[in-house]
Amino acid sequence: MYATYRITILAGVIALGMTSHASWAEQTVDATLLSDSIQLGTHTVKAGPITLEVKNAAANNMEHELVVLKTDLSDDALPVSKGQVLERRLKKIGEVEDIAPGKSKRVSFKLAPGHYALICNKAGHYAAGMHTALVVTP
Ligand SMILES: [Cu+2]
Repeated sequence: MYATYRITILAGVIALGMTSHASWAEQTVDATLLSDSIQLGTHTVKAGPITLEVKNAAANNMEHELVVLKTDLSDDALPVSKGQVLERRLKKIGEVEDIAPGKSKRVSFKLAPGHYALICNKAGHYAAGMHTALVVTP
């Protein structure tokens, strides 16, 4: 009697676990690079694999990039030298480089809970406003 009850509970827990795992795999965030900002489809995601769909929609006909940094600093208060954010002083998760005007690139990272800054680190672009924040919740 007790044993049957326990098995039922266990099956329920496993089913819940599989459901939440399946939803992790589907998190895609649209990131649109503009000449003076980075727009995200959402600023909050759950921990796990995150796919960033990065589109260079900037009107200035330049290549841009998206660098993902894990930091508690506000995305507008990162350390800068000679027009570039000092990536070495922050925890760099990864980046998508050299996205041509009008083009898109896709990249996936497994993100732990915490606060992230997403920037374009071509010289001068951070100062022009190409940065935003992403929060990853447990
Ligand atoms: Cu840029």
